[in-house]
Amino acid sequence: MPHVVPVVPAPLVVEPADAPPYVVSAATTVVVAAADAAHPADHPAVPAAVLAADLLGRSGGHAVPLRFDDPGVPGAVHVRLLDGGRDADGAVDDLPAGDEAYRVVAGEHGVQLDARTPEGLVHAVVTLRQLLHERPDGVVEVPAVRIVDAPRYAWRGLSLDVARHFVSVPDLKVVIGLLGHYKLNVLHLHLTDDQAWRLDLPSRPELVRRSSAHSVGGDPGGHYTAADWAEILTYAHARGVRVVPEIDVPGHVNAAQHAYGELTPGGEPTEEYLGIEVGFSRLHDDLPATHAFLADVFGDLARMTPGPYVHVGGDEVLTMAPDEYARLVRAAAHAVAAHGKSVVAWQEAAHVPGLPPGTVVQLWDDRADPAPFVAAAHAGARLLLSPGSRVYLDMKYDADFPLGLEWAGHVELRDAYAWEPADVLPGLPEGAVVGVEAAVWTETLRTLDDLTTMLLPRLAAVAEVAWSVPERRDWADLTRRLTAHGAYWDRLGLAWYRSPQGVWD
Ligand code: TNX
Repeated sequence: MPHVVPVVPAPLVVEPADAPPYVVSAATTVVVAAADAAHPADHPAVPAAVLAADLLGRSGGHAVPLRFDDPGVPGAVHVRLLDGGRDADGAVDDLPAGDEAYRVVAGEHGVQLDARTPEGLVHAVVTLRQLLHERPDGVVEVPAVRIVDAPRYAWRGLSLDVARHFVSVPDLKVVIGLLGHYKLNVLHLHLTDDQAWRLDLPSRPELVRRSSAHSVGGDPGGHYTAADWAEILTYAHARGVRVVPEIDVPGHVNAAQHAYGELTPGGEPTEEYLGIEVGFSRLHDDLPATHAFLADVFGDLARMTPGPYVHVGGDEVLTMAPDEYARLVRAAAHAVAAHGKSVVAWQEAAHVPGLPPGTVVQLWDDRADPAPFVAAAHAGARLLLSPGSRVYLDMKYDADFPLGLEWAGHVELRDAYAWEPADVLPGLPEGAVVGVEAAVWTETLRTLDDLTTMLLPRLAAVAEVAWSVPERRDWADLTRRLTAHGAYWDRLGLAWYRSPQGVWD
């Protein structure tokens, strides 16, 4: 049987060599090429090198030291940022174009991890993690292989609803770890909804004080403090994941109206809502408090976002005339743009005239008429693809599955995998699609086990759709590669779904 190199998403180039593997041993050292750095410890390659040393130390059972510029270390794992045409050691930069490209070359005498950016190096490290293989005698090795790789789409994300059920910081770190492992680079956090508001904002302290204690059905809730938020951002950044936060307006706002009665026409706070209906709550354009609220919350959120994007929601407002909807979405979008951030909005906002140039429209309901999205793209919008029937990972795997919803159908592993992003909206201008984002809504998902059961194995399949070019994607090959991933999820103690479409040990 040919040796399976179990890397997911499939890299551009994989060349297994018929040669002895690299063996992780007590002598394994990570060496960072930081020759000309005045302060080597601050060199931008160091965070990825630390991840590599940590990974090799844990899997090999020996602490792995980190050294600087020691090309003489035999059997080392070298981590190197290529700079322009040639790096300090004369290594040629023949990587594919783009900031995220990387190369992994492993053999008996060492491992070389190369990239142009820290993000690329993180991809090289997680590729190394997927290559680690434990022999029956307990020795950990890396097969002799050369991998050269770069992503198809720049935006590869997961949208996670922490409003319907709160996801604690430790649980969120597990999800972020999975994103990094599958080279997904965006965590979109749906922070607010009818049921709860999950991020403390300095200008509006009552939001989390009054509207975060519970989750759907009366389950326990919670919220992120400013310190939690900093911890989430740092953890994600180290793994190559950027956070795109969402405050959902002008619908899905009952939690805001429960905290601030001035947002309702009668001036009275609404009741807490812990059911799972959608579409009933709304802001009011003619209340002055509404516009002050939008400026405050999106101003705070933009200031708390190091990345370039803030999501303004805009979905499922079933009780509002189009012109009022347009005014409110524009107000939110311009509050975001005023702080120098780019706007992301759900697909309903494609109809709104006057959004800032380059707004990202996120497609989710693939039953909708595609014409307005194609028109919006021709007018300068960019499109993020989250077709419900493919990448809504809160959909049940099949009719008997105990968790999840069914409005977009059942989504088995193969449904999440066997689709082509370029075919979702025919007639788009070149380059209009920024990427692919899976989504998991948590109406029925109460625990980390529930969440990972919905994510795994489908998240890995969606990651491959977002990362790998069509020529490198193959269903039968994916199922063979995923076998090793099932064993990895087991080692981490993660709950996952043994899809009958997979090939598991
Ligand atoms: C639709 S997708 C919603 C959410 C629900 C989800 C459940 C979108 C933008 N809105 O409010 O949680 O379906 O699958």
